[in-house]
Amino acid sequence: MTNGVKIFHDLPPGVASFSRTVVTIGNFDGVHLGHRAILGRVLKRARELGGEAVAITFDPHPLKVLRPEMSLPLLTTCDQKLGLLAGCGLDAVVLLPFTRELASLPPRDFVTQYFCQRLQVREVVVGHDYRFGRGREGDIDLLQEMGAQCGFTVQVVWAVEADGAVVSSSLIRALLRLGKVAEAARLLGRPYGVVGRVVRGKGRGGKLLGVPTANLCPANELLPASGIYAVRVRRGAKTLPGVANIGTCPTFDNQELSLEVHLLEFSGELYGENLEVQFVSRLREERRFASIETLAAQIHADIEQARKTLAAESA
Ligand code: RBF
Ligand code: MG
Repeated sequence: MTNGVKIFHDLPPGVASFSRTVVTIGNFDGVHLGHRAILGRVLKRARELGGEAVAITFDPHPLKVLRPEMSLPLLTTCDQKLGLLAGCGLDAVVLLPFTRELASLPPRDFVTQYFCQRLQVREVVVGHDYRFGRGREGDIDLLQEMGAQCGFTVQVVWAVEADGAVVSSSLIRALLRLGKVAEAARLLGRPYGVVGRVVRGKGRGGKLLGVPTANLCPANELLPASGIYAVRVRRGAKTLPGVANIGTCPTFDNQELSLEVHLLEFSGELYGENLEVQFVSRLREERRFASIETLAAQIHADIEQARKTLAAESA
């Protein structure tokens, strides 16, 4: 996925040897359709100018440093975001460590140091509502004014709409919290993916219900609402059909929330592996069943429904 793209984990002076850089900068949480419109414009302009296409993003997310008390469950882990950005065909991705020091840099100094001196920027592509630098003082007007001095132009990309709404990371978070994973996928341009390591569960799925599940310890901050979902599971280079349960298994009075996935066409050990569960559609709510037999029968019906949904989806 990271074919030939250079990843810079910081950008001290003298590191990048670019000549005609087309750059965009942002948090890009989720790398959704709005982000993709911006990245697409960067690629197009880089081709036209015969220069390098570069995206600058931050780690950690600026609000985690500036407003740690604020709850902001991110859609993508840093690795997922890097992989998605790299998969867009950029020449380089710069992951700037976000610190209070960087946050206190006046916007003009940021532009001079990063865009002009370190990247030799010819063109900057930003979203229509872009603000940056200390106290979000920097805006598109300031970029344009500095571009006239330093020799770069500014391109503004308008908001992208899907299903009649402006695509944004916060809307996608809201949809996922409601379990609306199919709607979220339309705004993301792909199903929402949660990565995690397979850990030991209660071992009940296989023995008691005849449906073994891999229990994941999720690395993502945001899980879709509790419920049963048709999913695809990426395991290394392979993607397998599956059915997932997010919830507390009320039939067994579990206390903690868990994410479990049953793979429809796989049997074997998965402990310790890293999987990505991609949420395609929601099948139903999690419920308490009066007996293990009725739960098992419902799970088998879920499996059939997931099989059909996934087959129809990929047809
Ligand atoms: N547990 C519940 O208590 N209620 C449910 O509605 C429920 N639905 C499930 C659906 C699927 C497709 C799967 C794989 C599991 C479901 N479970 C549910 C979780 C089940 O109780 C769990 O897999 C076993 O207890 C093993 O941890
Ligand atoms: Mg299990």
